[in-house]
Amino acid sequence: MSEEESGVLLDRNNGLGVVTLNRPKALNALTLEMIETLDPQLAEWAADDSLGAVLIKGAGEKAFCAGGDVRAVWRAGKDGGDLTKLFFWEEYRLNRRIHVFPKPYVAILDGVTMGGGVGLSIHGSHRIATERLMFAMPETAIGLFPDVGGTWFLNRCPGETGLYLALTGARLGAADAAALGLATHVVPSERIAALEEALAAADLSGDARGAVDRIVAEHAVHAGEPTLAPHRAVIDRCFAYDSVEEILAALEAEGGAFAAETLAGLRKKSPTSMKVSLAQLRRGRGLDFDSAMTMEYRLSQACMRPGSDFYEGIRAVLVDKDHAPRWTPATLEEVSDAMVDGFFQPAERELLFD
Ligand code: QUE
Repeated sequence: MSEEESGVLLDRNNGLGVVTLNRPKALNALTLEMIETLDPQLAEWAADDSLGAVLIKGAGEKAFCAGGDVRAVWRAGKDGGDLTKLFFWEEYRLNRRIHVFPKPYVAILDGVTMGGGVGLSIHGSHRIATERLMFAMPETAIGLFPDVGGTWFLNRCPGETGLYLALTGARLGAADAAALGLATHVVPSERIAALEEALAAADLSGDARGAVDRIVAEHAVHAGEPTLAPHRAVIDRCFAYDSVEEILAALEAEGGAFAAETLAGLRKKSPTSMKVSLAQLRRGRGLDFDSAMTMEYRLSQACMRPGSDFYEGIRAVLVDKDHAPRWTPATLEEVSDAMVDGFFQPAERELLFD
């Protein structure tokens, strides 16, 4: 398959490996073919002494990457295809390869960055937000859970902000992403081309990390005021509980526009997804990275079972686009602890690492 067909362009510019996610009409949503092209290239670049760093970006003006190609996974789930198993398997292995990548890995988050796109960036050393960043983990809106390492990185956000992002799917701009440690730097989109040129022109043969740090810092600007800052106390108070029911009750008791908007958003999400996602973050708090990914793979496979909210969520958001999902169960009280527990049972084929 040519690079063009695989949806990923791979380039070498002196000491810099350059990855371009190249499905701009689909907001660069990540396909299995893209994963299978990128993963071996990263393995080769990790071992190549003549390569100092990697840069990854999205084609077009709108997106870094809007997520996984969940429409294809949805179709496979309906048709009994293997993609429901293989997609998450290969995607999480790629997330891990980025997590352990031994060289600077610079992701240019210039536009929509959700779900699978977060997984292609957050595990690298440098996450560069521009003023066009729209960052979210929106999976509770489609009957999934915040995967691609959400167990790891959401549990490392300050206070209860990680759980807030997980349950609500809140959209963040550059200043908020930087304040939560999701982005490491903010660079205006008009300076991105210059940043890439400077990285390609640099001598990365010695201390590549130091050189990339210096060049990125030279292009970065002050992140600006995070819009979530005034709401941090409410978030940390209301999302401190170990049940979704208590979180909703706390938001109701809180009063104010922010709590009301947050509540209204949560009431549209899959009740099962909210309970599973809360359990995911709480159970995942003490896990090492590999164990977290093994757990997420179990959750992904449980979400693929026939009749699960994933099929209705994708139908409502990406297929029919009526944005009126009919969740089953429809209420939180009908989602029992035993049902949540069932999501954490071992997968038919476990995702394990050596
Ligand atoms: C939740 C998600 C995704 C989403 C919307 C959600 C997701 C995803 C896409 C998406 C968006 C535009 C595209 C596309 C996919 O939307 O994972 O192919 O063109 O990939 O509410 O998790």
